[in-house]
Amino acid sequence: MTLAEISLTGDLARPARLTVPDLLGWRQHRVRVAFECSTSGTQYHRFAGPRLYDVLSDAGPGFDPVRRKDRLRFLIAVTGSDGHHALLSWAEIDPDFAHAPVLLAVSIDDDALDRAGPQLVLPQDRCGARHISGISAIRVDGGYDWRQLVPATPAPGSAAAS
Ligand SMILES: Nc1nc2c(c(=O)[nH]1)N[C@H]1C(S)=C(S)[C@@H](COP(=O)(O)O)O[C@H]1N2
Ligand SMILES: [Mo]
Repeated sequence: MTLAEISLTGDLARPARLTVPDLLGWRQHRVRVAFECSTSGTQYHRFAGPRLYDVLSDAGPGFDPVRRKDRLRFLIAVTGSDGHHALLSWAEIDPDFAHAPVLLAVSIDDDALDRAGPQLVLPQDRCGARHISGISAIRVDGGYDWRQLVPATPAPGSAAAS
């Protein structure tokens, strides 16, 4: 049987490749979710798997752990094997911030996802679109530079101000 693999890359001390059986090595959580899809209506599923937060924390994200503010620049980019893609912020899943119970599901309705790859589960989402199935890659990115969004404000009286 061919096992799907996900790559964990980015600003991590311990980048990794993980299969669904590898994901059984973290504490498992079970959840029932209902989500709405604009094309197929409301769907109900049971999922089981580790918390995304636990798996990514063990990969060693490159922020200063004692400075909470330093975590706020981190993004989590999740990609499915079909190219479907979504971004989360680190603060969304961090227990010191929004603490969303996001899972990397290893099973859906008791069917193992070993071949298909894990599915992102966001019990807090009304819409199904971020429940990415067949995850192939997760990239943690702390290089987001907010200063590029803010126009530089020259100091009063400086040459650049004129
Ligand atoms: N890989 C992948 N995951 C995906 C999607 C997709 O296109 N590709 N569609 C999303 C959407 S829009 C919904 S509503 C849910 C459920 O979609 P399904 O009915 O195709 O299972 O999966 C989400 N996960
Ligand atoms: Mo959807």
